[in-house]
Amino acid sequence: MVNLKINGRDVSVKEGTTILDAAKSIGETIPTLCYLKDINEIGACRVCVVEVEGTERCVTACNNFVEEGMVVYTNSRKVRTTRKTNVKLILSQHDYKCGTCIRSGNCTLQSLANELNISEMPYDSILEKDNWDKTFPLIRDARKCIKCMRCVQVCDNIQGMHVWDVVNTGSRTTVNVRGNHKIHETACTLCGQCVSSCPVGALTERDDVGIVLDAVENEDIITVVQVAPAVRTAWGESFGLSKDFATAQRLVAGLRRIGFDYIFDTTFAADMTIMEEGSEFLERLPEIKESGLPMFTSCCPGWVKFIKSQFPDMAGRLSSAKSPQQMFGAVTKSYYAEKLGVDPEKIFCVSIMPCIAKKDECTWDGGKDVDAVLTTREVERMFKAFFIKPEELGEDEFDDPLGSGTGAGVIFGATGGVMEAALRSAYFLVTGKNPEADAFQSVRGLDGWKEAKFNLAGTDIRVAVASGLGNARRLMNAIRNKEVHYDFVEIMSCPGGCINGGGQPYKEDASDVEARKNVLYGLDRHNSIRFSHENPSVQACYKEYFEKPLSHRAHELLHVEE
Ligand code: HC0
Ligand code: SF4
Repeated sequence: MVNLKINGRDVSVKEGTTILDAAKSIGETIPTLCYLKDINEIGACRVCVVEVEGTERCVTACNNFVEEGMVVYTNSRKVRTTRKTNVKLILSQHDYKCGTCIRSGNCTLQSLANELNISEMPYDSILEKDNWDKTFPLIRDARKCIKCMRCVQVCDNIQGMHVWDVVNTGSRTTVNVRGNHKIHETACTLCGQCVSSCPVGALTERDDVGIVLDAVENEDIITVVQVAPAVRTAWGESFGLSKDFATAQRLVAGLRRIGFDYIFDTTFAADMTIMEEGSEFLERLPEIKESGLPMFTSCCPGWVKFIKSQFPDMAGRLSSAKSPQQMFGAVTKSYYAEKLGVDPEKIFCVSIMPCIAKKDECTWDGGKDVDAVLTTREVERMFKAFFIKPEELGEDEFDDPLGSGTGAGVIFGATGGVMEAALRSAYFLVTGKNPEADAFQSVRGLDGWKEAKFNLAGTDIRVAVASGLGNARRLMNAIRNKEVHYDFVEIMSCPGGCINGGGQPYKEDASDVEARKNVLYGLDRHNSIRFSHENPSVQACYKEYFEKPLSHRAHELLHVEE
């Protein structure tokens, strides 16, 4: 152990502890800006500076380690002055028009400037030119970038995509797309993990609230909105609501106030996906066994973009089933339009997703299924614009019939959920009997690469589940090199799955993801139906319209063309 003093208090911590963590262990706050635990610990912003007795210059607390006998002051006059100057210098390269910034109210730099009582700026601002293509789903505003390096590190080290880099030299040094390329020339998967880690408003999603409200206000248009599984785990976070209070039903009540005509649940389509993908898996199983190569899930658009650009030779092994988002749009504009007796052209289908890549996915395949995608954060902004007070909302039910999903459908939002739901129904399809609902729970959990083996009526099924594209790449290389053999593989591009999607509210730390995961498994546990094949609305949809999974019509509407 190392003994030191922080702000006059004795502290004893393990060797190798940073000053930041040592201070935290006794409840002393040192502000940070660029710091991201285990990902970006480079002291670039110099906001976490502290005074160490015997050293002339303040040192950064996030990447300097404790030493025996050290005497540290985290908020002395010298520290406060230095910190204030550092933040002013950052602000001088930042377009601090907070009144019009999307991050106003949850921007780390704004909070710091307030906390440090910065009320005037002695420096003139030097801003970069902004020439970003604003039609791209991921928006970067160069004038807001503070060069904290978080996006670079997350995209390099967690996602392994290397989209961002330090570019130019001298005073023109900045962060931008690697090699000064245009973003659409890169392999960016739109996972949005860089957006989630940006502490200011430099990286955001394209805001599509305007086109959605245009549709809501157009009386000739029927607006149908679907809510993704993971959105219900997190939408209340930015309003400071508890998980118990911020239910999907309260979100429905808020959406109703905005004026959507029908409010449905993506979990309905997740159950349909299981019917299609599960049946497809069983149909392909002989070939899978013969080739020794797995079938991959296809519901995460970041992952689909990834495999197509990074492992194109294996893209043919993706399930041909559309994602729940897309299936939902297709079912709405066919089966449901027929039920309503309206021209599908009059339906405007909106998805609320925890994801930025879904904004891109809805344009694939001619863009006919889903018309607009809003992230969980955009819903927050929409609620604020309507002066909806979520804490005063009652609960309201999803509409029928596309508003009912099973416990299997809801766990799609967590890594391993699609696999578990698929295995529950595959077991039934093979044996004619339901397994224990929790029989496949070994694929749960936030580990980046999990594997399991199950026996389905005498056949061993080897499965793997990965989340985070760095893990996906390792897994794909291992498959390619024949180091591992799986029959069915689920991959989600965001670490932990959609609960940690790039369109979710900004989170404080990893425990938020764990809490979101627990919401989904709680909803599954308490759902009276836990098998996709038992969803009565899905059964009716097949009976009345699609006939059976993999039927001609199902292929036409629910699968991508191969
Ligand atoms: Fe997901 Fe989905 S689970 S990708 O994370 O499969 O975004 O929540 O909506 O489509 O259902 C996201 C979440 C979805 C889809 C579903 C899948
Ligand atoms: Fe990298 Fe994902 Fe950001 Fe694209 S969206 S730049 S892949 S982290």
